[in-house]
Amino acid sequence: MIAPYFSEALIQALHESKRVAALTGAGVSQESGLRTFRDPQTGLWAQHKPEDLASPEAFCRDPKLVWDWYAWRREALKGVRPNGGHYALAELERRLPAFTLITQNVDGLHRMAGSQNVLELHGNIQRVRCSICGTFAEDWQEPENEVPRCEVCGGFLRPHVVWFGETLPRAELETAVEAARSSELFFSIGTSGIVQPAASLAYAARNRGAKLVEINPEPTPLTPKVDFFLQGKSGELLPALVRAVWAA
Ligand code: BV8
Ligand code: ZN
Repeated sequence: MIAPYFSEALIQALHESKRVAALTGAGVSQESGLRTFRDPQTGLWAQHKPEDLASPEAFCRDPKLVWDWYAWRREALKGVRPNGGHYALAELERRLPAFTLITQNVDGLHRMAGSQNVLELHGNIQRVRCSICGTFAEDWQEPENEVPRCEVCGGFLRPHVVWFGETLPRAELETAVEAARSSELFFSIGTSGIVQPAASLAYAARNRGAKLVEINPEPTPLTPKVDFFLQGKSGELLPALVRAVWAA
């Protein structure tokens, strides 16, 4: 891959910015072999739209179907490693005075890559809690034909993720909004910018004067509003950008 070109203005902005924030979506994990939400589902799940499975209504209607979908996604995560994009974001955190990483991803790959200051807005698929009393289950049996139950109240266990129609964790959302609003440089990486309220963070940053950087192989609704559109894969462009800014 020929070295991508980065404008002097972007390199300078990264050198001078004290407070930087980044929002990531499924695209940042695509080069690790994970499907994005826009990619057609495969096999058993092909006939289901993710939005239809990731909802309290779906869990109410058919808890076993939804439980198995998340069990399948956890299985698909086994052996999956962070890619260059995840590692470059972890390096940005080490090099910048204040860097906040806000993710919509539930795959846990940012932490696996060494990022510390990560806000998981939509939860984490590796964690499971009771759908009734909220007690977390560190480990659970996978009974053949039914959803595992809570040891405290007998309620069905569910993934610790935010489903469509459910509100986001207040602390993470408030910290994310504050990080966006106080940022001088805001990155939107590997996200189609459709799902709210995450998709509003870039606008919150821009309205407070932040410069916007978008990394995506495809334009999104946000693209006309950004200062720097880096068209390509985050697993290639982010490591190259870090090298270009902090070249030895
Ligand atoms: C809520 C966890 C209060 C579960 C997820 C206002 C207007 C309209 C609708 C709403 C609104 N406010 C609320 C809503 C409803 C809804 C919503 O936004 N609906 C959308 C569909 C319109 N929001 C909610 O329900 C939220 N809750 O608001 O509560 C409320 C409730 C009801 C009504 C009012 C208020 C909860 C949203 C969270 C849902 N949970 N995930 C799970 O994972 O199973 S969302 C899930 O989908 C992901 O977390 C992520 O957020 C989203 C997928 O988006 P992306 O990550 O961007 O991925 P996508 O596949 O779309 O795009 C990938 C991109 O990567 C593409 O652009 C592609 O080009 C790019 N790409 C590909 N390869 C690469 C790449 N980029 C870089 N490098 C590459 N290699
Ligand atoms: Zn319980």
